Amino acid sequence: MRTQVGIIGAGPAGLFLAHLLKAQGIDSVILEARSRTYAEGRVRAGVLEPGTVETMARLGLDARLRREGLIDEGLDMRFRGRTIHLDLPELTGRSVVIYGQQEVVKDLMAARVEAGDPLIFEAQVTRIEGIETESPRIHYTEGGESRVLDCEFVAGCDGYHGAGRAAMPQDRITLFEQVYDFAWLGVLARARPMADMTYSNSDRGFALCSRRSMQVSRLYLQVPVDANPEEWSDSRFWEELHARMFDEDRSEIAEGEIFQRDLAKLRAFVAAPMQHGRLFLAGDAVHIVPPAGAKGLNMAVADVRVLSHALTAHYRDGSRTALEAYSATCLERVWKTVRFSSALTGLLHRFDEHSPLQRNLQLAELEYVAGSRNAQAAIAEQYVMLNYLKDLP
Ligand code: FAS
Ligand code: PHB
Repeated sequence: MRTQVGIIGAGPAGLFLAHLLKAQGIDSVILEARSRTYAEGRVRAGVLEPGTVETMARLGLDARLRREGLIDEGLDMRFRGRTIHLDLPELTGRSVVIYGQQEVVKDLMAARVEAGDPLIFEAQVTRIEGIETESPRIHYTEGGESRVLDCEFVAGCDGYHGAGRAAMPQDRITLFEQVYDFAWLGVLARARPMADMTYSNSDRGFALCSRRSMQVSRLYLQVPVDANPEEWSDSRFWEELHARMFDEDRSEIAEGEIFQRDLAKLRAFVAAPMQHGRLFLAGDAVHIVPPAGAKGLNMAVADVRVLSHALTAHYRDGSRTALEAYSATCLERVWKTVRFSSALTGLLHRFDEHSPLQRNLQLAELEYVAGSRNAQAAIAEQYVMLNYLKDLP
């Protein structure tokens, strides 16, 4: 099989890239290791920056997003039983949209398949060769058969554990990583959600109340990294959430049946550079942020906006300028986003290793934010549009 751009992975990065390239008349083939059902069933992000929403609109793929997405204008942070309310439109002129990553993936996959464009499921990429030539080859297995995809460029959009980054010459790539010794226990519950996205820093640990619809809440608790989600009964989860949200009389947070549980380990990770020869990496394949900033999906989309623009310039007039600048262009934004997500994680979580002084410094920072419009505006601006502060192509 042959194409112009071989895309590994049908997560947000790979799917958006394929649609952006098609809009420019550039062919691609997506190889996805998992089945369609599995890939569509993965519960992950839920917050879309305006730039990501605009990208779906630009591709004409936002019909369901506009019908079912929830505009979120408020961001609350709680501590010591008090609430800091950030009015996002008032502070930034914009707001975010809550629309599950699963739904984004379903919409982009459906459009790809309905158009008859190549998206091969259960195709595990095992090896990439020739990335320093003009005709790289992607080796993959499908139905137990070994196959090869010949292409002109390879886009590694295959996440943290994928084959893309592994194909980079290891003496040419630098890895930066911080692994947290706590995780997020995430649940979906048939419960009326809180009005605004609400984060909480309590003595018992971090908590977050988000949503997927007006009937389904998406809720998170900070737990030890080796926690077992199955050991958290519904009643134990609700009791802990009420406590961490300072909802002592249990009047504020509605309870309901918890129908999905998962554990997300927290890390901050950057791999640089994000390209070598004809191999270009995007999304979780090259950067992971702790989810407190709700940035993962938005970063992946911003990467492929830059990459599709660079590939378009190459195919339009042979220009290599944007392609050669891809990594440097993205890394400037990536480091800012990793910094913001790490800072928010540091502000809102309990750290066992914190001394009483460090704990009080954390609370003092929250007190400062509570009393400073400028500090609130800085958090709001980064939360709403950090990946699109600088215009993207
Ligand atoms: P993805 O991991 O989404 O997609 C990579 C794809 O490549 C997968 O479909 C995989 O099956 C495929 N693949 C891997 N290896 C392959 C191979 N060898 N051959 C073929 N295919 C291969 N972000 C937020 O902003 N908010 C959140 O709440 C949030 N929650 C998260 C919870 C979890 C558990 C995780 C893991 C991430 C979460 N994130 C969150 C971050 C998440 O949204 C990612 O940033 C986003 O999925 C990144 O998209 P991709 O880079 O496309 O990678
Ligand atoms: C979510 O809705 O899943 C979500 C919201 C905010 C975050 C992380 C996840 O910071």
